[in-house]
Amino acid sequence: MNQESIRYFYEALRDTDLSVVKSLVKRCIDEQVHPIDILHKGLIRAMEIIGQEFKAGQIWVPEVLLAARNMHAGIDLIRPQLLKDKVRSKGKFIIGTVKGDIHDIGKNLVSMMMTGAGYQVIDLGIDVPRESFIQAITDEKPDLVGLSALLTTTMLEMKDVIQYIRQTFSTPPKIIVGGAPVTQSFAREIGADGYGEDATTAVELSNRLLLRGENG
Ligand code: B1M
Repeated sequence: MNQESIRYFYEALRDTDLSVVKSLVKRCIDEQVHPIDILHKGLIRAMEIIGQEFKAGQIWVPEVLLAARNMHAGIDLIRPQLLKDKVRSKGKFIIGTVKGDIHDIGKNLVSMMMTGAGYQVIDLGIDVPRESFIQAITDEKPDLVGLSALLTTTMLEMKDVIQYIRQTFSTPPKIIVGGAPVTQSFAREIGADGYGEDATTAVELSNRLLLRGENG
């Protein structure tokens, strides 16, 4: 995909008409563009531009919300291909966006890629209080827990959730973290078992943590 196709994706995410992004993604599928490229080189790249414009004050929350709606619709169309052929359960994975944070596109991608890689995924949603993570771990006994945060303020909540989990359970599940402001060193600092830069890395990291008991 080239610069021009990124512009099509950008325009599709900005369009109030949902059918624009749908037909663009369908056309890419018809033209045999790999779904991972549609995701990373198309939708995510276009959303990055929208993030930069938002930061610069060139667009506002309603426009970003519209882009998020369109992005979800685009992802829905490639979901079946991304999930193809992967059925065996590798382990149980609980994920949520931490309290105070309502961003869910990245979390949903991680959920989807983990499902595609054969994990049983329990998605607690957005704005998840630490008590809900504890309750879900108690009820579901997962192998892994994933925390997502997109704000520099809410990434600090991850530290508290991790501490709370470690205090509550004598053998806690492995905990992985991710989200735009999160880094490897921050993950280490707050006591996470690993950091996933993107959804694909989150899957690779989870495989490593479970199969070999390594830290990420
Ligand atoms: Co918000 N927002 N937003 N926003 N928003 C950011 C994050 C921001 C960087 C924009 C900017 O200023 N450039 C900025 C944060 C600044 C900061 O904290 N330093 C920001 C702000 C300020 C805000 C509000 C405070 C704005 C306001 O109200 N004034 C507000 C906060 C609301 C809240 O949460 N309490 C807000 C609201 C919103 C919308 C609701 C309008 C909308 C979200 C809609 C939705 O999610 N349903 C929105 C959006 C869309 C964005 C941007 C533009 C795009 C985020 C996104 O979906 N990216 C974002 C700018 C940016 O990030 N560049 C921005 C695409 C997605 C695929 O990437 O989520 O990073 P991402 O996920 C990646 C990786 O991070 C990773 O995998 C994914 C890719 O494969 N990953 C994980 C994510 N979670 C993981 C977990 C893992 C592993 C990997 O393991 C468990």
